[in-house]
Order: sequence, then structure tokens, then C-alpha cells
Amino acid sequence: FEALNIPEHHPARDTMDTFYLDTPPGAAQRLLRTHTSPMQIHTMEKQPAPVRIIVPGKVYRRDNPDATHSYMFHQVEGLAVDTDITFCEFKGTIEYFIREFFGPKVKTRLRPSYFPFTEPSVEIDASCFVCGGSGCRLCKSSGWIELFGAGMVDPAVYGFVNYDAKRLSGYAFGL
Ligand code: 2NM
Repeated sequence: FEALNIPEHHPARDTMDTFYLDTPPGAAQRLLRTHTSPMQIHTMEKQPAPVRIIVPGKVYRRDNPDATHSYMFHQVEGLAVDTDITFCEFKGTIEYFIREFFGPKVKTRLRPSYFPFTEPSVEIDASCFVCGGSGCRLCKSSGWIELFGAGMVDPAVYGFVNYDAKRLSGYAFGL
């Protein structure tokens, strides 16, 4: 949480969202991860830039189970950090992936968003692969499906992992 720039009183640390394990008094607190992002942090702590990784994994959140919610689900996150990475490269790379994965007809859009660990942050939508954008039950008549949360890694994160924020830039995303 600390290295992801999520301060102590941020709601993401709340017991509403996070499973905390019972630990003996005085022992370090233990919990089940709510994102795979700790892997990105561990990677940057262990190896110098440049870094390019894809991180699939199980994540856990307190949620009432129904047809589309579960207390365990899978994320695929990614991180690229180098000396010359721009927002333009990030946008082009994600749009290239979406075209390869869903085909040439799919449209994309970026919406401004907020995450503690990226600045600027965006959510990336693709036109609905069921109705092609005209609106249906899957996309709740909007024509769009949200695929990614993403953004440029906040320089504060580099500070926590001893990366040189003046020299490096990069993007991260979560599917
Ligand atoms: C997301 C959305 C935006 C993310 C950031 C990082 C790190 F460690 F580099 F700061 N890893 N993953 C990230 C950014 C994850 O998931 C919705």
C-alpha cells in the first residue's frame, strides 16, 4: 500500500474491501492482495530499469457474491518503465493490443480517471463486441465495455522503489 502511494487512511485499505488475516498481537499485519500491483513493486525493488512485465494473478476483495462478483477473481496487470516512454506510446500500445485481440472493427476510447499510483490516469473502453456499439444487455445499452484501468506511473511510486523519477517514465495497466 505504501509503495503504491495508497496512504494509511485511504479507503482502499479499508476492511470493507480487504481481507485481513488474524495475526498474533505485535506481529506484522497480513492480508490478501486486492490487486496484483505488489508484484510490480517487488519487481522494481529487485531489478533496475528498464522493466517490461505482464502479471497475471488471483486477487481478493470483500464482495457479495453474485453472477458477476466473487471474493476471488483474476487480474492481468502490466508495467513498462524506461528512459523514453510517453503517454503517446502507452496509448498506441494498448490500442494495438485491443485491435489484435478483438479485431480491426473495434473502436476504443479513453476516459479520465483516478488511481493513487498513476498520473494521469484513464479508463479504456472498447466498443461492445456483442452488439458492435449499438447497445445491448451486455454493455447495458451504452455500446462500450470497460477493459482497462491504466495510466503513467506516478513519480511518487518511483521514490518508494528507489528509481530515478527524473530519468524514468512508464505506464501501468490493469485488466
Ligand atoms: C491498474 C490501473 C492503473 C498499476 C500501477 C502499478 C505500479 F506498481 F507500477 F505502480 N502497477 N499496476 C495500475 C495502474 C493498475 O489496475 C486497474
